[in-house]
Order: sequence, then C-alpha cells, then structure tokens
Amino acid sequence: MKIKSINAYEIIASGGYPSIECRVELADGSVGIASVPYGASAGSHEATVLLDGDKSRFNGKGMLKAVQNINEIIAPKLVGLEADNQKNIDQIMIDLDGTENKSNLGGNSILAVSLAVARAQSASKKVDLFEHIIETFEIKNDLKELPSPMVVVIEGGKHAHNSTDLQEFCMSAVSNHSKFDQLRSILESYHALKKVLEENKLSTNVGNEGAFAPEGIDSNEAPFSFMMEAIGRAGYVPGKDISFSIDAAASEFYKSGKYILNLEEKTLNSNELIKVYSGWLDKYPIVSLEDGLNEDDWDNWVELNKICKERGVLNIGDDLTVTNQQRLQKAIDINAINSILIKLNQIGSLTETVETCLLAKKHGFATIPSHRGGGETNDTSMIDLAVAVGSKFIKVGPTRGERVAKYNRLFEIERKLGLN
Ligand code: 2PG
Ligand code: MG
Repeated sequence: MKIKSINAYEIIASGGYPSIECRVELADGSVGIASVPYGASAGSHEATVLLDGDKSRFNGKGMLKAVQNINEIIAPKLVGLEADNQKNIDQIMIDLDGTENKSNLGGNSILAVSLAVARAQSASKKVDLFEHIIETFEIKNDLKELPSPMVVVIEGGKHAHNSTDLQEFCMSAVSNHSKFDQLRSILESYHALKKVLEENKLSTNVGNEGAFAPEGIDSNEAPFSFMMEAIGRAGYVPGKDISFSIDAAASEFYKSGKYILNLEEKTLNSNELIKVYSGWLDKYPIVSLEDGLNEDDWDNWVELNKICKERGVLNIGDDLTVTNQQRLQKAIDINAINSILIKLNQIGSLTETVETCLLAKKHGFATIPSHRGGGETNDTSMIDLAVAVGSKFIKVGPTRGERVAKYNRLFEIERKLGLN
C-alpha cells in the first residue's frame, strides 16, 4: 500500500525530555504510529540521537530538528512509495543521510519513520507487527517459543547515583512456565528483594528503569546474595526458576586503560576484572554477562568469551556491538562474544536491526532485544521484533508504565498464539 502522509512531532519520554513519535498514513487509511527511545549510557559507536542543542529549551535536548528532518526532508522522498518495501524505504533514508552513524538526519528520525511505516503496513495487511516482520524479512520461525523476561532488579552505574559501579543486576527467567508466570516469579522475587534490602538498611529508591538503587551498598558482589535470598523467600529456586544476568556497562567505569570499581576502591586491568567475573560465574547461577569490558577492549573480550563459553554463559555485546552488522561481524571473526544485545535505536532502522539479528542467529548467537535507560517510550516494537527473530530473552525494567508496556505486549502475543 502506498504511503499517503508522514508526520512527526515531539513527545515526552521516560526521563522527562522529548523523543520523537511519527505517524504514517497509507492510501487505504491505515495508520502506523511509532516512537523511539534513547539511552543514558549510550555506546560511542551508536547511531546519532540528533538533539537541538538549544540550551533555552529542555537543556538542549529538544528534538525539533529531528522532527523537521522527518517532515521536511524525509517525508517528501517517501510519500507515494510502497510501504510494503521496508528495505527500500530504509535504504532511501540511509542514503539520504549519507553518514556512517546517521549524524546528518539523526538515527532517531530515521528509526521513527522506519517503524511507523512497518506499523502502517502491518495495519493495512491486518496482521500483527511481528507477523509483518517475519513475512517481510522471510524469517523462519514456528513461533513455538517466545523470549523470556530478563528483568533489571538492581541498578547503578549511570542509571542511579550512589549505587553499584556495575550498571545492572537482572533476574532472568529460566523455568519452562508461561511468560506471564515467568514474569510473576521474578516480580514476586523483586518484591521480596525490597524487604531484603530494607532489612540490610539499604534504600529502596529506584533508578531509571524501575530497579532498586540501593544507596549505601558496599560492594558490587552484594546484589547476588540479596537476589538469592529474595528468590528463595518468594518460593523459587535460584538457577532452576530464575538465574542472574549482569550488565556491567564497563565502558562507563573504564578510564585510561583501567577499570575503576569505586565501591571496592579498586583499579583493575582487564585480566583482573575478568578474574572477578569468573569468580562470580563459579559462585552464582549467572546465565549471562553483558558488556563485561569496555566497548573497544577487543582483545580482552576474546579471553572473556573463552571463560563464558566454558561455563555455558551468554557473553553479550551491547556497547561493543551496538546492533551494528560490521561490529558484530568483527566480534564473530575474532570470537569476542557469543550473544548480542539488540536495540533498534543503536543502529537506527528496522531493516538493519533485523539483518543484525539474522547474522547473529546464523552463528548460533542468542539475541536479546532491550529497553533503553534514559528515554523510553510506550512503544513496544522491541517485543514484536524479539518475537519475530526468535530472541532468547528481552531485557526490560520491572516497573513503570513504559517498561510494563513491553511485558504486556509480550503477554498479548502469548495469548494470541495460544501459548499462555
Ligand atoms: C543498557 C541499557 C539498557 P542505556 O546498557 O543495556 O538497560 O542502558 O539505555 O542507558 O544504554
Ligand atoms: Mg548494556
């Protein structure tokens, strides 16, 4: 169906700053609306989030320029084109931008249009977005297995001050229960965790993603024992029902070749940090480790990958790979990771995101679509993407509307497919 109109405008994202929403209407009246998130601890190799920089408005974080790029530059090129040809639509925008990191038009502009076109076309076809993605990219998927929740329950780093140096400690569902009951087990454990933290005289304020940010915590290892205790109290078995996932977001505590752990007052080199991780992997039921090292510490990633592989742990690249096919290919070539975090806005178009997922799958990597820390919206495209490409986990915070919207979309799909 042909594109009739494209309109973009600012909305407010979870951090209280703007993001972009785009509305695409097709000739048959079908409408697709999509909005895009952005990160708080974004990797330096991500597609550009184009901001206005006008300090008098939202501290420079307005997105009127990106909106204007859609309405005045992108829209005139796409109106009248066939919405069913997603690859063509995305390629036109990529060419129009003409830069490696979408700094000209903004990854935020391009992705908003890309997703809104996909949504409009799926509406026109009267299919769900995940079905449309499967058809468009000819993905082989029998839809028997949906992704499991990886829920951030303790956060620090850039997402919360005075908490852990490592950014995220997650509970990941590994039982074979329905997705709803998997999330239930984790949320019951999350509520128990609140009590455990209180008993340990730690604050239970929450960070960007709705996870606890226990001010006063005195080590980066402490979250594991708190989580073990909470899971047990909620009536579940660590390692059997719920395992742990870490997102160190190590680029954020990396300075001049060293990793600085403030809580322990330690400055470590890559090998020493890898030793800390391998100790934890031996001690706790950890299913995955994300961004254990800096985004350009390639050589040491190879060593970390060996250690994870030996233990059957998912070694996930996030800032390392930024959903970018070239960076993923490099990681594959040198054996740096065995899994990849996926964020649509890291690369900035649906086509490129799906292609990265398919490349990862081809090499037996788990794909893990993720929410963003700083500016999330209520858009749930990441869930449809996760379902379409057959992801292993989805990483999302435990509470707050923009987070639970993702889980509720997963349950909607679970019910639709009769898997609940
Ligand atoms: C991450 C994400 C999401 P941000 O590092 O994985 O939790 O954080 O969106 O801030 O980059
Ligand atoms: Mg990360």
